[in-house]
Amino acid sequence: MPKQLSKHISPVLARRRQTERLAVHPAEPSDGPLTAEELQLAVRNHSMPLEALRNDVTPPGLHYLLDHFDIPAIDGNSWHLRIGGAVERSLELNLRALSRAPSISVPVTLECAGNGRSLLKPRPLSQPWTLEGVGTAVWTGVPLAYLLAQAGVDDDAVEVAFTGADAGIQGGVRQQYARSLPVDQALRPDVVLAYRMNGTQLPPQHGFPLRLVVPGWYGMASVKWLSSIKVLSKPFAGFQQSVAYRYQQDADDPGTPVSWMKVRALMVPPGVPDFFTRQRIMPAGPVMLSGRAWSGHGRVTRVDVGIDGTWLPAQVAQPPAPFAWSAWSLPWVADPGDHELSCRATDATGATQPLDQVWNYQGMGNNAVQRIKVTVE
Ligand SMILES: Nc1nc2c(c(=O)[nH]1)N[C@H]1C(S)=C(S)[C@@H](COP(=O)(O)O)O[C@H]1N2
Ligand SMILES: [Mo]
Repeated sequence: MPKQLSKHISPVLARRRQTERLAVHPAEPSDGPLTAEELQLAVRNHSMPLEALRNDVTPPGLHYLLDHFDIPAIDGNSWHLRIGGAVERSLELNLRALSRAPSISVPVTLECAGNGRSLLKPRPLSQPWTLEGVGTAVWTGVPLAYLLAQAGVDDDAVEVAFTGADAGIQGGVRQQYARSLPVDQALRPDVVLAYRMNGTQLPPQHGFPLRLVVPGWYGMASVKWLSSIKVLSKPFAGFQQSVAYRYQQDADDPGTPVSWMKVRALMVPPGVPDFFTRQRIMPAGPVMLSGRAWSGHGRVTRVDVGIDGTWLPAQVAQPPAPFAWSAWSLPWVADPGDHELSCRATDATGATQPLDQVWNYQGMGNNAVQRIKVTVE
């Protein structure tokens, strides 16, 4: 803007510019074609192919991936974790010390809070997920509560902040990826500092040498490449907490924080795909429709499968752990013609998936039902 015009900026516009500078997304939501920046993010990060919904535990390499910045270069031999802040005694632990501490293994379904974003109209410009930003892994490591007990959390502590070793710029703000948890969440017995994924060493892209895993919360809470943990007596105000990961109506809306995963079911697309359109083609006759369902708010109590708009209850299996997905299935006799299949989960709180997504500015927590078009020959 020319200098002589700057004195004419109203306070409202000035505030607006300030929020724009801090906005999570570099541009307003768009109805236009996919941008080069979205494509760049989509090829760095990746979703889980839906056929991997067949597995209780997502095989290596098929778990979804979301890295905001670059994978940091970390030497496992010299790396160590610092635990400090509002504690009686600060700790410094290397991988050796962590491997000698008590360990747990927890099967956890993680889903990116932005899953489904690119299906919104208009679509927020960020990682352009369709439906598959999800996966289930068995995470092995030290319970966070064990180490916090060793450090001795002060009585006035309110949150625990986790900082990753990865750095970059988002919304014009230079930062290391960092998030916090309320103390009561940090002290849950199933929150784990994981050094193994599915029984093998944590891969570089998933947080080597150590990451946090918070069962039931959207993925952003599970900070990778941990470098420090700080107990706080005031709420954490880092970018990924106070600007990103909020349910907002527009850039000026302070919004509400994103936390627990909403209820969702996904189906293994039946038949075979057309290479380019991914449209499904299958033979007539009996077929077992199947998939997985999960929720951060309690057990999945039912899954309904929609066949051309008629809902039928599927059989839902017991999940292997409270925050790991449940398998569901429904036999169907496919008759020739074009059909639309969908699935819809309900959890123990009675929450169910919306048929049409309620829009929000960052494209967070989109759990609208999946729809699959199939041609039965
Ligand atoms: N340090 C760090 N931790 C991070 C991220 C990141 O970019 N940096 N991405 C978060 C987000 S948004 C998600 S959805 C999950 C993805 O975990 P995954 O890549 O292991 O599936 O990691 C979270 N932890
Ligand atoms: Mo995410």
